[in-house]
Amino acid sequence: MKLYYIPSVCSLASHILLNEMGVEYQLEKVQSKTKLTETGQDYLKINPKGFVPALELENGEVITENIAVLCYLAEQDPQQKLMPTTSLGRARVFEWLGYLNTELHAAYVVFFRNKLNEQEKEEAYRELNSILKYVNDKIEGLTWLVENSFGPVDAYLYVMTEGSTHLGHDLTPYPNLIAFRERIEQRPSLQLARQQE
Ligand SMILES: N[C@@H](CCC(=O)N[C@@H](CS)C(=O)NCC(=O)O)C(=O)O
Repeated sequence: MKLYYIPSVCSLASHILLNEMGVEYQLEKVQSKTKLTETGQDYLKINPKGFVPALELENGEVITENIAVLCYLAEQDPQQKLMPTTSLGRARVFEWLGYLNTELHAAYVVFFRNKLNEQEKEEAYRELNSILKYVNDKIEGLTWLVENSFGPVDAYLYVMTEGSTHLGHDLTPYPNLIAFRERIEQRPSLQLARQQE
């Protein structure tokens, strides 16, 4: 498998899962501006949408979209620890990933894709804070989000909330989220991914 990534953006979640799985894989960096990969490939031929992550399989198939890549990887985990085995557990994974992708990811993306005026910024922060409050309340007392076992939702939530670090947005009103982020930062899978990126 090969993961196409841009350092320190949402593709880091898939990178964390690959390290959790302990399987062999390749990494190929994509340049955000030129859309060329580090080996000189035109990334738009690999993913015409232009976004990372993209995961290329041994048979040449390419999977795009965070949710699809994360779920595919979790299901390939040789130790079968990353994806719940019950229908309800899997539904919880999709429920969280859907919410994080369409609401939280979107709430951060607004800041990075647009030049916001003061009023737009205020509205965007209001929306972001209301989502973070929901997540913070929902994870009270939990170590990991689904069945208290580390998996794709945790990797994605961690990487999404990196947006606050990039923005200089204060997470102190969300102590459960801060503690959750500190737990992930202890994981060798993330530490290794950071070095590799
Ligand atoms: N719908 C896509 C969006 C992914 C996305 O927004 N990726 C960003 C990084 S977080 C990206 O590739 N941006 C292009 C760039 O930075 O050049 C998904 O969920 O996978």
